[in-house]
Amino acid sequence: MLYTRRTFDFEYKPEEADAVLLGIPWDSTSTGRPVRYGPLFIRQAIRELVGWDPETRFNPFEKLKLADLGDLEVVEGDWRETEKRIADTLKGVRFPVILGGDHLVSLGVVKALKPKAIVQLDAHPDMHPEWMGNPFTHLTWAWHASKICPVYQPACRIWAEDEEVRKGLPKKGPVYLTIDLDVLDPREAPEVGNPEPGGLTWEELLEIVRRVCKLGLIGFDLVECAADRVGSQTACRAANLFKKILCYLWHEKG
Ligand SMILES: [Mn+2]
Repeated sequence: MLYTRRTFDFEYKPEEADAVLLGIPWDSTSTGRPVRYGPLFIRQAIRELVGWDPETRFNPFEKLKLADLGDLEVVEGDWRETEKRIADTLKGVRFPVILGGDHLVSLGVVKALKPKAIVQLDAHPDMHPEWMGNPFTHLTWAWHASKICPVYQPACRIWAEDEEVRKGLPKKGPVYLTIDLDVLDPREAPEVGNPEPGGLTWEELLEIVRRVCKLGLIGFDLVECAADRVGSQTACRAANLFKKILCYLWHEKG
């Protein structure tokens, strides 16, 4: 008998898992609070979750095959190399769940997965072609991603004059879903890279997430978590989003 504790009680091989967790503690382009400890504290919050979800009558931790790859070894300040490592690491992974890290990590994941559409739940559109001379930052990733496929931003609430925002949702999926935790109001998720007032409540966010999950997903990420301690509200919200999304996607099949 082994008396040990891991993220999930039973860990499957990544190639046979329904969903595979990967932390990407990259924050070299952060302009606000450090977000590199997001994966650490979200993982801890996942361990503290109650598995059963009364809404969907489903326990994803019992019913799904889950795996945790740990954290990507990022190369600080070197996006090209880090992006390559993301692509290599995701090879053969059917359904990745990424914990960030700043929002640039989503670009690396999108380049590896090549989705037909992206749904970005975020206070900001991140649609600058470059930021202070740098093309690859958390403020520019969506501009690059929009060259690969359409990026829908239904919950965007603050943008620069020259940024374009595409509201609404795609007609059909599957899509890649990226959630910047600053989409929530700072009262609910205070520890984020760049907080903005007037965000969604937890219930409003879940309403959109339910609709997106009905389209079908090929993977998702939870980014910009600036947690710096156990018990962070933002990490708790992220962990619960992880569970809720698994429930919405799989409860009917389970
Ligand atoms: Mn944002």
